[in-house]
Amino acid sequence: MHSQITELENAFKEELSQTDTSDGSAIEILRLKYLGKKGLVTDLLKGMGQLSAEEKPTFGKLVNDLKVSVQTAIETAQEIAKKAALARSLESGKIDISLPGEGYHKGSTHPLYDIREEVIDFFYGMGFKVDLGRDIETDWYNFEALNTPKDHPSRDMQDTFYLAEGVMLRTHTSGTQIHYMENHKPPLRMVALGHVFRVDSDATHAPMFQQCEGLVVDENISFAQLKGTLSLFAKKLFGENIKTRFRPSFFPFTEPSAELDVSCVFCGGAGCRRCKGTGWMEIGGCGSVDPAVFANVGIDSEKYTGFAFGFGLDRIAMLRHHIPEISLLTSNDQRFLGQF
Ligand code: 2NM
Repeated sequence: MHSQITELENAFKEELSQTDTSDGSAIEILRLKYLGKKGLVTDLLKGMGQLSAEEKPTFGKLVNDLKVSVQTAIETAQEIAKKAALARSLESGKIDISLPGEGYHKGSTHPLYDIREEVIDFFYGMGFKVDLGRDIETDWYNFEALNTPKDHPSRDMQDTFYLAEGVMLRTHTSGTQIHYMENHKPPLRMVALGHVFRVDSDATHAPMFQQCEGLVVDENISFAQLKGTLSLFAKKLFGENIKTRFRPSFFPFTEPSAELDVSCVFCGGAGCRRCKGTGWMEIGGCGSVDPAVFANVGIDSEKYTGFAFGFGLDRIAMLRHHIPEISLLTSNDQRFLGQF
């Protein structure tokens, strides 16, 4: 009987030494084999019934000792397996904090927004009020009050987005200035600013673009003051070295009228492909407010004179950043926007 215990003890030790102690389930199989309900140690205890009364205590003690030592050995192995499992899970979930990060896209302000802010900043600093006006105007504000003849081509369906008879998307921000003159008495100094809409689309014209138009009305306002204001403004936009030129032109709402040219931002005035060899680029229009416009808003043109001007923010952004296509400004293309 005693040799049976020794044999079982040796067999267990042998099997334990062959078991992968980092594998919890292998240890559990071993435990069941020896200590389970039908296990080998349990069998030995069950077999005790056949022993004599003298043999029982000694044998019982020996089997119990074996059971305790097997249990201790199994528990030790289970501890090792648990630690090994933890080490494995830590290893697999390890984060290498020295690896480079995934990176992120840093946003930037839109080039049109920047120009808009600069324009507002400049005129606000010169004492101008800013009025955003409205996108939808009636014929009176968009054309009639601005002295635009009934047969003027800009009134054409082909040039203006009409929403209804006599109601349209504004084709310029000048209507805002009519509203302003109707609601404010001179002296006036204001810029109207915002989106305008025209049936037009090519590389340099878009059906929607942004405009800024200025208006000054007071006693003794002269064309010289207009030239001074816009020359300063051109320097603010394109730098100290920019030159300005006022070229005679015509608008229904100003008399006299002029186009505003700046020295070519690409060649500095020497003449190049972009300025078609002239050394100049047009950035806007301007003039002295026509007395007919003043009459339409009830301003006495015997007492007051004024100047007005207008330019496109998109065109300025294009010149500033050498942007070849106006549609890029509203494309929301990350490859384009990411450059600013
Ligand atoms: C331009 C050119 C010249 C202009 C005139 C007026 C108003 F309402 F006072 F008559 N607003 N804007 C004007 C004058 C606009 O844009 C090229």
